[in-house]
Amino acid sequence: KKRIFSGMQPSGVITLGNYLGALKNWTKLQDEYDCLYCIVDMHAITVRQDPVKLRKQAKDLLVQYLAVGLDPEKNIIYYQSHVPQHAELAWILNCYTYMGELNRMTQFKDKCAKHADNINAGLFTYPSLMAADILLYQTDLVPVGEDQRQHLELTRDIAQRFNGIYGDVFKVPDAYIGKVGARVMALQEPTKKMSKSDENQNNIITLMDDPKVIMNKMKRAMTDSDTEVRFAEEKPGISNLLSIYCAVTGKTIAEAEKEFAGAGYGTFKTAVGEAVVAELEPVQKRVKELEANKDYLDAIIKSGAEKASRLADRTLTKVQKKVGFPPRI
Ligand code: AQP
Repeated sequence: KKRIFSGMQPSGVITLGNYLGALKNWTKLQDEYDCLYCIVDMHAITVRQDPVKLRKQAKDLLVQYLAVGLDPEKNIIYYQSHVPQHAELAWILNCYTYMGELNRMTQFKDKCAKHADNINAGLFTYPSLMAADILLYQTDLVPVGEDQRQHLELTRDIAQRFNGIYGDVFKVPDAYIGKVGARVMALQEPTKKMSKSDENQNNIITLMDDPKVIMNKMKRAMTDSDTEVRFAEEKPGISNLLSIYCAVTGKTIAEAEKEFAGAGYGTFKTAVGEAVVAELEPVQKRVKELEANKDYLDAIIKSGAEKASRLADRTLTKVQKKVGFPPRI
């Protein structure tokens, strides 16, 4: 089986964007691939986090991974900070990554603009930690959104550079191009993506939002002065709602456009809201059940870290030897 690695930052409350763009698709990969799904808390601290909140968000994310249907028997599910090999390999890879390469990362530039008061070295070297995450497990495929493509390219460059010097140490990973997940945009600013760290709660729908809250946020979603439910570049609000509706119901855009021809925006928004509520209700129910089962969660946390660590050690030991570190006695 080919190996897949992916992760999500516990940097906020998981949104419908994270769900439709990533989580939902991950559940479809678990039978065909050997998957590792990491909760990348070490990446999350590149932006200032409140420790109490971070701990809670990491736990919530684990529960939500499970609640959407990721099976801990089939996948390795774990916290990045529990597997120190990530940090150890990241350090080594830092020494094989050029400043110029990191300087070119558009996400770094974006984050600098957003967090001008805290442009720390971790934010800059984020891509080498991400390379370590992936390369540690001899990953074949990485499901990435458009925004992560540049980082994956750099991972490949680092792997090839290292292999060029020391022989075949790392598998050079490819992007997983599956059925494309929906790119969900912010409800009130539909030209930017829905982000868990968005301060405007009306821009995002979270996995745990109450049905009433979801319906309300939908009602307030930005549309346009037209009346036609149609997917078009000049109609970003309606197009976003159409993509959400289709991602949730499995219908095509053409089918949805036909379904709401002449219906008016009010009816359409209600239908989208109801479809989202129906999709999230079982997930929310499962979250409640899992939260009541601390021992089960603890067992997953422990065994996930052990399994990941065992795999990671194989690569790390090889790398340490290649670069010339003395063997452990
Ligand atoms: N709006 C989105 N539509 C589709 N997919 C999305 N993803 C994120 N937002 C959308 C996908 O979710 C995963 C989460 O990756 P991440 O935790 O590393 O953070 P991110 O991409 O930076 O996500 P956010 O929600 O925007 O977090 P913050 O606000 O902390 O930056 C990825 O697979 C991503 O493609």
